[in-house]
Amino acid sequence: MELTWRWFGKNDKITLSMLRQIGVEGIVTALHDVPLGEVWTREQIHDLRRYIEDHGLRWSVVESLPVTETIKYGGPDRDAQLDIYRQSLRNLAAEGIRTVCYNFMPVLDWARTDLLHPNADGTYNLFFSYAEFAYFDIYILERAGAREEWASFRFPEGVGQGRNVLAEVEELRRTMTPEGEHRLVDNIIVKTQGFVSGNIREDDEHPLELFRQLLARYDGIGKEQLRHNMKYFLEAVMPVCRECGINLCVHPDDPPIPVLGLPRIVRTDEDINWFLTAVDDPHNGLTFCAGSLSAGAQNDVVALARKYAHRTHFVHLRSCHIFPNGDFTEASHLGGRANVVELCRIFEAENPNLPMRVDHGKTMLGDEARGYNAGYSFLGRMYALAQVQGVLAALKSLHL
Ligand code: DNO
Repeated sequence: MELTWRWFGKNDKITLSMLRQIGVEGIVTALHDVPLGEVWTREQIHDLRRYIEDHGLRWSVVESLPVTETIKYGGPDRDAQLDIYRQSLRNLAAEGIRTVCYNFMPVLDWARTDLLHPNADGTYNLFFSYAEFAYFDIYILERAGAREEWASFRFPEGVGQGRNVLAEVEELRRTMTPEGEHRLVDNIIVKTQGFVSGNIREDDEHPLELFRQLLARYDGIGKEQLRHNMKYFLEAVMPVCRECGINLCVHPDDPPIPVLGLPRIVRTDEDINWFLTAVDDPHNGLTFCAGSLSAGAQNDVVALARKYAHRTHFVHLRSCHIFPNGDFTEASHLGGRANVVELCRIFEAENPNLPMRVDHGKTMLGDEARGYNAGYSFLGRMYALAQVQGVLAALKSLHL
């Protein structure tokens, strides 16, 4: 696998020179300054590519070329947006960048309730609590129907059995403070979103209002309609991918559960199989995010890797631990339920040379004071990268 690293552009506090020193080979990035829905011009792409190459690295993967909401919900300007998407793909290919990651999650990209969850050893991890998430949904967002949905919420088999999320929400309500509510808004819809080219940015004055307006666009849109819209998108862009040799790879929904009344359609084996066969073209592939997939108790991550390695264009390595009540945290890259060692073995054997980045990582040894993007620490990620480098070296030397 090619060792890559997600870098957020020239303003990232982690510099390319630092990345050279720790063995990174390829860069995963995006034109983070271009507003959502605008063309990425050849010049802009060229400038960033040159900057990366001047540091002795290569721009391996785009994460992400964002699919705007109108394409996802099928708004009136979707065809115009698809033209823009195709143009950006052509411009990327002209600059030699041919692996492009995107997601098809409506409104909310990845979600966590705690971005600095303390571990006993003094490090921090990202954490997802169903009770806090439901509290946000019912009492902060005040989404119509939220309470009823949570009352009938079913955890996947094997976790959360007998759990009464609504009772926990009421319990939380007794102790919740305005600061606690503010922190949940920040964690769920602000701090995890803007920097990944999401809809809400840190400087938005009324994030909740904006968020509610976006949610309203999906009224009446269920799983089948969203699938229809994803197929429409894939059919519209595949000809350009074929013509330019671009590998497009969708990121799974993180976490792989339905959220806030929105359909989510890249969560399970059945979903992956659906989109790969709906538009059965080798350029239509998967970003195998072991972390997102392992956060769903329904997913056997190793089995998914075996099944889909040949349609994987990009790998994210990390691993989640799911607690018996269904909540999850991001485990060590060598722990948790994803089995990163076995994943490395499978990808090296089935589809060698894939770009791979260690995803997220602990916040440790002072990372927490450096203002990095949530989940994207330096020392924690470097530590995870070293673990994965060790795994790859061992597999190679033992011919496994
Ligand atoms: C979070 C990331 C996601 C991912 C996008 C891809 O840490 O894995 O934001 O980049 O969903 O489009």
